[in-house]
Amino acid sequence: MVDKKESGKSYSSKNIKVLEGLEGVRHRPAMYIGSTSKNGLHHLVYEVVDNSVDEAMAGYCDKIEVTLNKNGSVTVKDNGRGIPVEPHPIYKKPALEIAITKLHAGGKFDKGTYAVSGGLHGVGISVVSALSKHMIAKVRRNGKIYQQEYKIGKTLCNLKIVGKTDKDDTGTEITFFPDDTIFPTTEFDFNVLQTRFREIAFLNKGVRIILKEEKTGKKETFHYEGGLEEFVKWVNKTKDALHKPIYFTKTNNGVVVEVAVQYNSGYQENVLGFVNTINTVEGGTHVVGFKTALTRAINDYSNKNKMTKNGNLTGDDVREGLTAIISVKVPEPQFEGQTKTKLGNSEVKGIVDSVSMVSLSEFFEENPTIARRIVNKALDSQKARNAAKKAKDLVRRKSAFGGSGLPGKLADCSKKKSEETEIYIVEGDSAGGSAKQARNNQFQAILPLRGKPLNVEKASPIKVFSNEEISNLITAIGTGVGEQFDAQKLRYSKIIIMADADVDGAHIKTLLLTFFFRFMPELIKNGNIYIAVSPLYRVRKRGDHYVYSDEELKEIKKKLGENASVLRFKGLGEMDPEQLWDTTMNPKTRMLKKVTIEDVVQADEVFSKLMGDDVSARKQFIAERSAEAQIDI
Ligand code: 0RA
Repeated sequence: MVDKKESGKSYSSKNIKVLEGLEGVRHRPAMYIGSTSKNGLHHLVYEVVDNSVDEAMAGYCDKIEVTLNKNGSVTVKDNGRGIPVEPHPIYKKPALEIAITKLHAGGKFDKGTYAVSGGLHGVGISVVSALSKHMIAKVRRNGKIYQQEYKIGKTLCNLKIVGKTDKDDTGTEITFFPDDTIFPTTEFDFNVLQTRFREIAFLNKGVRIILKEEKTGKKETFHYEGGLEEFVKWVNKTKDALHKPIYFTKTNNGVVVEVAVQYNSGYQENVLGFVNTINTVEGGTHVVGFKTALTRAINDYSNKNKMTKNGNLTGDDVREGLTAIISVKVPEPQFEGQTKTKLGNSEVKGIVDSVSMVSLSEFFEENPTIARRIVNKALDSQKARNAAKKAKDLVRRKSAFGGSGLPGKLADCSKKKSEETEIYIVEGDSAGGSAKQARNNQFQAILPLRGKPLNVEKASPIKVFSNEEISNLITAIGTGVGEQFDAQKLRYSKIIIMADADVDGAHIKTLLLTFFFRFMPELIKNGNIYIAVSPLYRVRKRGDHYVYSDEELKEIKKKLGENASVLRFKGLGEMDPEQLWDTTMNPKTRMLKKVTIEDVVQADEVFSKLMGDDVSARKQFIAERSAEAQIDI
């Protein structure tokens, strides 16, 4: 910025720091890849893969190989046409070099090349090169193999021909080493990449993505000729499906709409939205359009066939046990919301609504057995919801006699503005008692829970809403659930789960997270849910040191000497209020983990496996993940 005071003679061009092109990317990486954390690091791979997927979607490529190399680099190789190496008409340099060293040149040289392209940021390969300490690009084209190398976005040499190949052998191969001065960790996680590549393969039928890790020899191939139909079956694989998937696709006003729907015998709603293959965690106009059409199409069928009994079915009624995937390709998507994963384009709502309405009605007419099964399921859910409503009203009336309408067990705080307040959900009455003594009652509320929370994954809504602990939780939080959910009514901006650091505690945390994920997912998406991390040990020597893991204990003992006295905390209930305040509740010294949903598909899989009916899936899952101390969703 030019300083206004610094005018006239004293001003010279060297005073302005021009953040031009790739300089800017290194200066503010988060603007281009979201963050420099693990997420951002993996984004580099997606950015390169997205370019190859675009080439595949244009019909020129059917195989993409991603290799995590032993030396820490990643190679993405495709069999597309190869990035052009011919001189760029304006820059008079190989187009490849421009794509890799100039911001926004990307793989999309002119807008006409690809109709739509993936990539949330769509920033292109030059951003990856700017954030890589070394990059090597190889292009097979015209029977020749071309190569060029780069360092933090700058060329190390001119484009060279390094070999010959068959005229029909074409493609692009990019190898990059992420810059460790930008990324605190440069280690790639096979599982994270695999989840995203599976998703990409489902969303782009026919594409084959092969992921290899040299260090471990692990290799996975993702290739689905069935596309979304296979995706919906895969999401339902641990559930009991009620019918073959309903599938339709249509292009309307330049927007490609593709939908797959399959009900299961459970109670959860699982509607996944994608825009240009990006998982829109916060939903948006495409999801709204689909939901509107689904409710209308089911009500129309039910009315026409005289199945309706107690008035029209609500959205909640028709979405119980629903798994649906709505994938749209939009030429110029507008992303909104806190994490920029909510589609804002208003025209898309009407497009998805009309395409879905026509296709669903047609399907119901042609498949009356399935249509009746779906309507009957919605009617059952309507019945249960009415009964649950009566139970909820009863709870509300009971508490109305108590005065505030809040649960009797809640020790509320005196401040009322939710931005300033937090609630601790505490396992057990004894820990609840300590927490009540320890807290700062100005801004910290305590809600003790008796026993294990209900497993909502397996319970019907009526059971969920008539459960006393759950209804206390809902009332204390204030937002309501389902269609009534209203984030404005949130009573505390931080909802902190505090449980013992043992197996039981882990189970309780998972049960509560399952509840939040299924009934108030907005709170997770908005970053309101936290887990309190309590210490395992107190080491006493020259003051008290709280220690959170066995490794940390080893280290501190090395530092302080083996004679230091070590106290192992058995549970939160055993700490005196002062200790509990110091270690777990004082905002200045405590450690909180924010719960996030990086991938809804993955989170759903985790919860259905951990909490659902399929025992063998659960056992296998736990065996595979037992090394990971904590389940990240
Ligand atoms: C624009 C034009 C052409 C190829 C590509 C882009 C292309 C880009 C990437 C990025 C990764 N893999 C890729 N494969 C191809 C080809 C134009 C032509 O040959 O006529």
